[in-house]
Amino acid sequence: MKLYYHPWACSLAPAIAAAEAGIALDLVHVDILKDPHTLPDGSLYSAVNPRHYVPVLVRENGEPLSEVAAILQYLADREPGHLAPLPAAPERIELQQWLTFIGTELHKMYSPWLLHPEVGELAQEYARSKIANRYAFIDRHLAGRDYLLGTFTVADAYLFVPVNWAAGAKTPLGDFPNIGAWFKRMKARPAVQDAFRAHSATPKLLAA
Ligand SMILES: N[C@@H](CCC(=O)N[C@@H](CS)C(=O)NCC(=O)O)C(=O)O
Repeated sequence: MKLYYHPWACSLAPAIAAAEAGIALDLVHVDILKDPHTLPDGSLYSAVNPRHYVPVLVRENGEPLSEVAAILQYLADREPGHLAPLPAAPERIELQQWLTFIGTELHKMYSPWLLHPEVGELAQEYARSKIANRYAFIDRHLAGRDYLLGTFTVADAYLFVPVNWAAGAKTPLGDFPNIGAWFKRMKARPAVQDAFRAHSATPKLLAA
């Protein structure tokens, strides 16, 4: 399968999930810093994803799949019950609650607001205060738990993305020791390390 990605972007979450599941992905770099977004051969990314953003997973049947939460569940369900509760299990809705929360209340607070200084200080401060509030909630939840659902699931792969942006986006984690401990635990996972390394590379770096 093929994953259209950009270093540091949310495409890291499916890359982590795939690594945890032992699924090899072909990574295709998308230059989302260029307008319009382009592929390494110079062609337009909009032909792959008319929504104009990463990630897209091209499944084995050639069908593209968009939206982080959907891609994560698709990857998890290839090995049922390992990286997500089974689709019919009562805990599955809990996973979906986390994926939606991370997507709408964290991911889309950082991107675009904190990744685009041109939106202005007022918008950025507002986003930061909302994010601090969301982190406080997660920090309380993680007290006494190693991972969001107790054991590692694709929700942790998704949470890794905004938490990884925290320092660069000036949303400090100092007040959230349980998130700090969780982040350390995540970074110690070999699959997370492998995915992070591969996902951080650009075609230029790969050619060097
Ligand atoms: N709703 C989408 C959001 C994806 C998204 O925000 N992608 C960002 C990178 S983290 C992107 O590609 N932005 C470029 C753009 O919007 O033009 C999802 O869940 O997959």
